[in-house]
Amino acid sequence: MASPEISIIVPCYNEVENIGPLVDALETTLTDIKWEVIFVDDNSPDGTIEVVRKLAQNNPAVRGLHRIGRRGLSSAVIEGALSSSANIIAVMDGDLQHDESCLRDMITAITDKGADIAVASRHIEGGSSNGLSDGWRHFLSQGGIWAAQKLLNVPLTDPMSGFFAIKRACFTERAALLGGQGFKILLDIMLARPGTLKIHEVPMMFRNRLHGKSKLSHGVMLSFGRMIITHFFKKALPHSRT
Ligand SMILES: Nc1nc2c(ncn2[C@@H]2O[C@H](COP(=O)(O)OP(=O)(O)OP(=O)(O)O)[C@@H](O)[C@H]2O)c(=O)[nH]1
Ligand SMILES: [Mg+2]
Repeated sequence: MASPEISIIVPCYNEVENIGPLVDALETTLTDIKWEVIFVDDNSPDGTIEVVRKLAQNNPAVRGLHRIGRRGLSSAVIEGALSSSANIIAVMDGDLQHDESCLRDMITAITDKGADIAVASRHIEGGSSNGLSDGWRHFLSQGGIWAAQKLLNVPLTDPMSGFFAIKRACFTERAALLGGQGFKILLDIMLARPGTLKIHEVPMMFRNRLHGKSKLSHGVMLSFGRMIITHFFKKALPHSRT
């Protein structure tokens, strides 16, 4: 059996109702591509990992990584990515807010257009961020984009995107530099070696969350703020010990 061309890493916490529909959606979209999906679950009380295991028993494209005693989106993504072997790694939310059809364009960007990383953007023509739940979330998202672009010089229209695909070699080179704390793994990857990745952006219509709840707590926002400040000072004072 041929090995997968792409490993799709899905961090999930309390997403029990979204797992089955997400696997169905990937099956419908990625018909001529060999893929696998790895759900990385932090021992969700709603039994997310049990649903993953049931699906995995009948579908070799589905895998689960069950972490106990730990929480965190970024570290879940890093461990999922390091547990896989395909030449392309994609990272996608497990709440159906990311449009899986973008994956095809991301793969083409990497295999045919010379990109190292392909990022789904809500802020280029054809994209939309209407799925953000309210005005406050729009405000936070715009604030994060401003900080990443202006303070950290991240050259992306949507640096807050959690949906992207990257060449395995580029991920592996940066893996040891990734902190693993926090919520925004894309920013961490971009900042690990600034200016060295060939980027391609694909438009994404960000969807509403239909099942389950957002995990974007105040604590998560605080840790994001800390990350921006730490990177800003590292850039401004490269020899400091921030
Ligand atoms: N393994 C793991 N996954 C997490 C954790 N926190 C969030 N996730 C998952 O990461 C993905 C994104 O989380 P969301 O809460 O939807 O955050 P968001 O999409 O940025 O924000 P919303 O627009 O509010 O939904 C979802 O699949 C979550 O289940 C965590 O601590 N561990
Ligand atoms: Mg979400």
